[in-house]
Amino acid sequence: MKKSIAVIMILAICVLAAGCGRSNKAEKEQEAVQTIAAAEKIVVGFSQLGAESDWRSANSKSMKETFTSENGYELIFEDGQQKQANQIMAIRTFIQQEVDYIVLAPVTETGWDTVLQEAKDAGIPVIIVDRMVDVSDDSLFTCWVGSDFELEGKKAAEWLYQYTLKEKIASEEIHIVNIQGTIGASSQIGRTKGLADAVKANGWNLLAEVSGDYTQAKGREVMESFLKQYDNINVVYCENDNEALGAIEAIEAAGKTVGSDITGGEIMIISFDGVNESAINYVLEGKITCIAECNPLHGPRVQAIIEALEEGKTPDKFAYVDEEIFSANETVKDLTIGDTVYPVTILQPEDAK
Ligand code: GYE
Repeated sequence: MKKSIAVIMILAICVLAAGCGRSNKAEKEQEAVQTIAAAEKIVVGFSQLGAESDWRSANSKSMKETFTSENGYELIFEDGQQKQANQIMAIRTFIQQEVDYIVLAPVTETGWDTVLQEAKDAGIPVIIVDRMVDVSDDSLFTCWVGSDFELEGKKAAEWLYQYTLKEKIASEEIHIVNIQGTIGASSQIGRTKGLADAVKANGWNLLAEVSGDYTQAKGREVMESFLKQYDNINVVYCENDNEALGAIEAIEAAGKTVGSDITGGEIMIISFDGVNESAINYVLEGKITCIAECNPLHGPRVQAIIEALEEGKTPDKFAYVDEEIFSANETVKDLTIGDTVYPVTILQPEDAK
């Protein structure tokens, strides 16, 4: 918007001048108003980290549907293709373009100090969305909105713990593998920690942890190699649904069965997101036992932050989204974490996609 003040003046003069020969004055004036309005749009540069999962696609869609020209925005969307260097380049370009706001969905937490300092020096507010940045000085960004990833991990692990209690399954009978997300991403760090704490507290056997980079193809690849190395896996903790879909492919291709009868030879799949339609259907079929929800619809949340900033208000520095836990297995009704009770949302046949 700043850089466009000069443009507005020129455009307004041009439109008025161009219209001088015309008879309809009202028409000319209206055209001028429209041109000024077009030039006054709030310019948002969004550095999206990639397109690795259904969660990510839903997130990009939410941003694109929110920051439309009808809503008064011009969105410059850059896909970082899961590489921090691309995202840093995008931010530098946004600074050169003198955008009004930079929105960053960072691929990993560290390594942002320099480029965020450059944005700060240019006076451009930076809103962090989804994953977090780990910077030495919090004033390098205006605010953050996203999920409590560690809480998501705690919910998933607590569901398993409650299930073992109800089904009277001893802790030594639990043999878990973890297909992690992109290493160094807040969602990976939080979800891995949620599991690690529960493994320690409950004495479960965590056989291995390997990253599946949040994709279905890598999820399948990692699961294939786990199955070759271990013959006693009965729980697979997948740090997103796409990895879960890949893991199920690998398990079924190996002639094994996914399900919740973990002392009867089945392999239980626990996952995160709840965005992918097949994943929801798999919950209903019992192929995925539970999913800790992760909500991707951040577009309107970021818009509310920008509107608050435009009005001179100070949005909350950190805003966490409320999320649920889904299952079709009714063994566990609710989870208590800290002082809070989280009811399990039991999916019904009509929830099928
Ligand atoms: O769970 C996964 C995606 O950071 C919350 O990234 C996000 C995660 C999400 O690729 O599917």
